[in-house]
Amino acid sequence: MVETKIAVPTEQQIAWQNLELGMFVHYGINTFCNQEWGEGTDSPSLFNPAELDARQWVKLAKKAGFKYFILTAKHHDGFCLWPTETTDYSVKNSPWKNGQGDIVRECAEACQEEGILFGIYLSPWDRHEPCYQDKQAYDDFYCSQLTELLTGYGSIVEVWFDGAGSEEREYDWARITGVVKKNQPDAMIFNMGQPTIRWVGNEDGVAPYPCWNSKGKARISMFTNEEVNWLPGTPEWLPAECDVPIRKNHWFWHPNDEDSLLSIDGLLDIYYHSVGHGTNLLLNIAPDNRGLIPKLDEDRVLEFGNEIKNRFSNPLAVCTGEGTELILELPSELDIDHVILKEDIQFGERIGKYEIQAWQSGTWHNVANGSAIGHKKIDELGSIRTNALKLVVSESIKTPKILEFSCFNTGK
Ligand code: FUL
Repeated sequence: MVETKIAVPTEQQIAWQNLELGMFVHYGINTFCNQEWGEGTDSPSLFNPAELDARQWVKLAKKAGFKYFILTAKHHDGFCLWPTETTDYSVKNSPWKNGQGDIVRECAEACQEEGILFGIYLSPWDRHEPCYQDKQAYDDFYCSQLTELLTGYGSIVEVWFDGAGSEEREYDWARITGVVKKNQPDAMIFNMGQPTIRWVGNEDGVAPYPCWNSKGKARISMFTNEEVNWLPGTPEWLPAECDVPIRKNHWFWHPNDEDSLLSIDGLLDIYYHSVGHGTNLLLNIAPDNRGLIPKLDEDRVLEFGNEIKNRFSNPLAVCTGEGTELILELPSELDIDHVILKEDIQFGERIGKYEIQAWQSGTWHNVANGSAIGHKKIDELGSIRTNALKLVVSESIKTPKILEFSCFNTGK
């Protein structure tokens, strides 16, 4: 008999996919200059948040149900939020805490206290660093920065390699990913080199459907349609992450920008199109020039977190099982409007096509159809009344393994 080979995740990938929701924080010299992409020429003397409180950022993440937190340790302008040995262009030469501060440390510690996993973004493109022109010298410089971050701040869940600005540039990715593997072997590597997770390909926070875990290539950035040339040895299982800013098109804070804040319906739509399609969602919130997340954004994030909890914390019925048919019995005849399906992805993504049926008036009625399930699929049904649901898998490789088949009455 021929064994069908299918891609399976590593233990670390499964753990990461279970996190589902991450908070991205863009903070830096741009926050003080009303800009998204500084040229690396803004003086460190501008960086002076009077009330910076990383605990406020992380506590918000925790309260809203985010499970990981990623900070821009250095954006394209090259300004470093930690007192690095590699350059003078950092918090060390700012008036903030008289040059004694370290935002990476404050975030790492707050995450540890709150029980949230901590990750870092370190822009490969560096518009300040003079040695950027010399490929080898810059690879050395970049690896030193990465080493500082990966050895000085405890456990790191994810390293975010942004392709923006680096479209035509070659870096020594084998060496760079080697630094991650050596120092933080369990960290997820985002999209570059030999990644363990991939970019979904847009900054709208939406995954296409289906968004298979084991197929598809990824783009380098928003500024090219070129696909990333991953190194040999990149795993077949490569789950996607959807990143999106809570203020439309703005990753950093800008004054008088309240109108760009996404609505609660917009955020929920993003949730259904990211987590609901089996990917992780990394939602960016930008602290302001005081060093605090503005009240309006804070309230919106909490509203978002609460709405997810309200909708999906109390299933009316849950079951697990295997095979091409699975029945979910409800305790009685009830109104339902959502179904959540999860495959047991340690065995790979086995289901290619499925249907959900509801028992109504003595017969099974089709209420939803889909292809991929993977880590999670959320199906909105519209309100129906039933006492049993049936999952019918019509295309699969090997025996389907269902970790969760559940239904909800959210009233939405
Ligand atoms: C992009 C960058 O150019 C943006 O400034 C932001 O950091 C976003 C997450 O990635 O490619």
